[in-house]
Amino acid sequence: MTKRVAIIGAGPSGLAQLRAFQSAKEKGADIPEVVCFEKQSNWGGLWNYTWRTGLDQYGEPVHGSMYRYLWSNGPKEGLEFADYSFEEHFGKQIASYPPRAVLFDYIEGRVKKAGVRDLIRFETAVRSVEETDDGKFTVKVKDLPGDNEYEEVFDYVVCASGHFSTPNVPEFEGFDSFKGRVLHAHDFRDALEFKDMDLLLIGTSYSAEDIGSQCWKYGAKSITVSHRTAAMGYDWPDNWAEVPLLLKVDGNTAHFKDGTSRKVDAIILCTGYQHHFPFMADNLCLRTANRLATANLYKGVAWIDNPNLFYLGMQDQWFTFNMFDAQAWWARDVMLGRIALPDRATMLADVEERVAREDAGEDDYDAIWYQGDYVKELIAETDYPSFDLEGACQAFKEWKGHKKKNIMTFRDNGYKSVITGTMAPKHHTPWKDALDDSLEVYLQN
Ligand code: FAD
Ligand code: NA7
Repeated sequence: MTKRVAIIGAGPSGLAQLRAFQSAKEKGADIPEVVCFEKQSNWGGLWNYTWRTGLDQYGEPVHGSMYRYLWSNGPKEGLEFADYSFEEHFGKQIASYPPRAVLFDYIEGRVKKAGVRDLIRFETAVRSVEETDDGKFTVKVKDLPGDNEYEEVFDYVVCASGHFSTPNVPEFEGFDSFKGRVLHAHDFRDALEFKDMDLLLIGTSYSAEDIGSQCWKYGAKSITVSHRTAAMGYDWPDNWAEVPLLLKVDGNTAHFKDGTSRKVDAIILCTGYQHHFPFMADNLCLRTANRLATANLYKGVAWIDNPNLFYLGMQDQWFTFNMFDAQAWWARDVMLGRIALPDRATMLADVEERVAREDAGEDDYDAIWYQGDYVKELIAETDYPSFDLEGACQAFKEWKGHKKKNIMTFRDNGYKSVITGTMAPKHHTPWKDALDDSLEVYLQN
């Protein structure tokens, strides 16, 4: 009997799994029957932009957290697919910080070439995953347009549903009587909404940095960023301030822990996301913080309590697309019987060792090399094309240096591809002046 694999989600991780199987098939391997369930009407995951917020037309939580005018927050040289370079896709080398539409086009290009779209059941939401008595999985799904639920049995499940969609939403005193809008970054769509406003952001990670920078670029009057642990510490523009944690709001006045206060028109909670898998049976459900070493996953991928279940892309991310590839190729090879799993004790020790090693790291550079080593480790066990991971880590290091030097110009720099060895051209317009983020305009180099 042909084995069956269910993939949950057709974002970059789920698509990596589809491409991994197709690549083995292309080389003559017998592959299982693969079915990918995707609740949206198109592939690309977060990169598939939607204007919607809240619930969608079927009453499903909207997955999208991306917004208009988003440009890659790290250099593309750190995420390039080893089996499909930017030059192959665009017919030329392009600048290093592509806007969302350009990266969507690139992600789509590889899977169009692989011809895997027919394996995806779109507008089909996974409702539950449960173990059967004979060690398989019953996957219950809902065909959303047909308003019809059905279930099928699979030998393997690959959960690639992402973890930047269910917001972490703290409450602060006075929110219920605040006179402006309070929203989470998940619902942020267009910086122009906040033009001429005094804006308060809470949080100090990627969302706060990027949404703040965008709102600044598109004409917000001032940006105030409130931190719980530490300020970001960049050399911000004059109308930008970093303040300690918000204590409460009173009318339109925000009061902070150091006794200072200021008037604000809107508040954006850039307070991160939760790993949320409401469809997973309790004994299969990943519970982890947003970190590099995830709980209960051997090699960061195989669910230790039942290693016929895999989770892709559940780590905090320096590396993205090529890390998802490394994981997908590895999971594929376990499913194809090419990689044998050790006993449970060894798998548990693997997680412990990864956690300890992450905890011993002292700074972001340690974290970058930690994740680079992880990707390298997985790649070495499969036929995913190896590439210069050290070079990719160096690109991230330069990127951090460029951010430190000037947070509003770091995207004007270029790096060398670790796949083709070509240097990225300088973009035709500085990021802060480039208001049109369309693919056509970006590619006019
Ligand atoms: P996702 O992209 O989240 O895809 C998951 C898919 O699963 C979605 O299509 C979703 O619809 C589907 N799904 C979920 N639940 C179900 C269900 N129950 N049934 C069926 N389908 C389901 N990374 C970068 O490399 N560079 C960047 O510049 C960058 N910017 C980012 C900006 C923002 C605002 C955010 C939130 C993330 C950003 N990321 C960036 C990181 C991002 O997580 C990855 O690039 C990538 O999208 C992760 O891919 P994924 O497939 O794991 O998850
Ligand atoms: P992150 O990277 O998980 O960061 C969450 C931030 O929110 C972080 O600065 C936290 O501060 C802060 N936070 C969380 N809870 C609170 C409360 N209760 N009060 C104050 N501050 C809080 O999420 P992002 O959305 O920035 O980034 C996620 C992905 O989106 C990322 O990969 C990007 O590619 C885009 P802490 O430092 O813990 O004090």
